[in-house]
Amino acid sequence: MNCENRLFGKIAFITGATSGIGKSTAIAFAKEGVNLILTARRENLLLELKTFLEKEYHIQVFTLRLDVRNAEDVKRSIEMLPLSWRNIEILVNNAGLALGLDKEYLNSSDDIDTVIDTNVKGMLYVTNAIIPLMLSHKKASIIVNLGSVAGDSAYAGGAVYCASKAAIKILSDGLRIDLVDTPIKITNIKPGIVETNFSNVRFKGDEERARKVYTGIQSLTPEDIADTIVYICNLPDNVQIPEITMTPMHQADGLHIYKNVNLNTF
Ligand code: NDP
Ligand code: 8X3
Repeated sequence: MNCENRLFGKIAFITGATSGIGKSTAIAFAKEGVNLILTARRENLLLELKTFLEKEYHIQVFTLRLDVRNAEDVKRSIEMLPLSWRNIEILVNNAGLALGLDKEYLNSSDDIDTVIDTNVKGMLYVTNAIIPLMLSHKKASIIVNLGSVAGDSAYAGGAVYCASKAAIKILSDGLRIDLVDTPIKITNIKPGIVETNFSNVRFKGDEERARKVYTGIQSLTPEDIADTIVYICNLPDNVQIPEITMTPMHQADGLHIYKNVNLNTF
């Protein structure tokens, strides 16, 4: 880091730390000496990451197998955190997904439930369980929510996902208002195309279709997003960034993307 490290020794709680942006954020924080509570459903991947980060960066990692859709589990797991892990100063609400690219009226109720329960309700369950801890230790804290440019406008076949990310914007804004007299800052980070496992999950394992999403454009990398999250979290206490949009060079917004099959020859 080129500026003062204000992160060293802090505790960050990350949801969806087994892949993509969440995993890269864990690594980026570890490099700055942040101790990590890493959560997701795939415990084996969490444990692998814990072993790697503790060895490589000499930080401490606590893992929690957590499905953010399970309100009771989220509440209980966070209430039962060991005392030494309760001083959480950074929360990254990252767990999320899209399912399919079907017309709105053709989405199955299972897919609708999974997307809304994970992206919207899961984010709320985790946030609501962690804010009391942040308020009780009274230190300056920050919550970073993963929104998306998809939350700015609907695109064909993406309305359920887009609506979930529009909800992140409104819930982030509402929380910032509700916490305005506290030392907790809220940032909604809205990336465009980031090459991760996201499209593979969206297309339910159809790797060929997933690959096409990232063909012809130099996508953002999960490390790009992680670096920005670290930057935001490292700002002085008096500086809040309510919202930040990040797109690859050839993406103007959620709807306008220039794809060039010869792009790799630049
Ligand atoms: P990945 O598929 O690579 O990672 C998603 C992560 O979410 C995984 O670690 C997964 O872990 C976790 N997750 C999914 N469902 C649940 C659940 N029910 N409970 C707990 N964890 C869960 O995707 P990305 O890294 O790309 O996505 C991360 C976030 O960034 C999402 O919110 C996404 O909407 C957002 N985003 C992504 C963009 C992109 O282009 N990739 C652009 C803009 C925003 P596990 O399966 O182990 O539970
Ligand atoms: C994910 C980015 O454009 O695939 O939020 O919806 S996009």
